[in-house]
Amino acid sequence: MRKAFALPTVAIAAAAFPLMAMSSASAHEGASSYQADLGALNQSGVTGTGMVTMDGNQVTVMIEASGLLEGSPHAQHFHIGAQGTCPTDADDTNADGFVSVTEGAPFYGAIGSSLTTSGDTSPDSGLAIDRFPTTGTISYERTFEVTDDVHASFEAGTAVLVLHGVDKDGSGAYDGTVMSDLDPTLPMEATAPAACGTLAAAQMGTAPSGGAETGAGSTAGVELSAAFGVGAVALVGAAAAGAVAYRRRLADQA
Ligand SMILES: [Cu+2]
Repeated sequence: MRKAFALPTVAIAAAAFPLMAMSSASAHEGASSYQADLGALNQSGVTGTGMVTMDGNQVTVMIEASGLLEGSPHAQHFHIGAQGTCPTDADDTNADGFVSVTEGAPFYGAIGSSLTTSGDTSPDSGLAIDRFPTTGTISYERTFEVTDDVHASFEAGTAVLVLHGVDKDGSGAYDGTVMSDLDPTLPMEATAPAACGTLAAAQMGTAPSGGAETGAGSTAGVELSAAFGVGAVALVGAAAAGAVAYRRRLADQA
């Protein structure tokens, strides 16, 4: 009885320890850490930090930020494939009073990942407003898989953390007469960047050398409108139209 109980325990331990050893070894060898100090854009007053640990294509993202508009969605993304820098409020090239997403793109690039609270994290979810933080103080943590082009952009030093949505006129809501460059039915305040920071490699962890993925993000700029503009908005619109059609079908059956 005693012996029969002991044997499986040993077998389980033997099976478990190699796995534990493997996973901790790979975490030490392949993991890299990146940190972004968020700077305010569009006079948002937002401050904060972003931390990313990357092991292969798996990232754990932590964002702590404050000063955002309470009760309104804040889209947040990794932007990739450009200069890896942030615009300033002086880069309002069309002088409409806002640094827009379009005006920031030459600096920080297109969306590489959408830092949603659940579900899809691809650029398709760039404006998935029901899956982004909606609080004035954001404390976000999520682990998910990024694509190869996002991974390459981190290694190239061109990954940028951007938080969107700014109440520039202090009205307590996204409103105003300037409309979004991404969707003319939305106020500019809903999509304009509120905070931005380059995700720079931190000292801890050793970045693997010899990555052969240079150039993977080279088409990111071309895909900007598909990533965060027309495509994303069209998806939101399609989802809304689908919901209407579904309700209509339900009504027909009743
Ligand atoms: Cu963004």
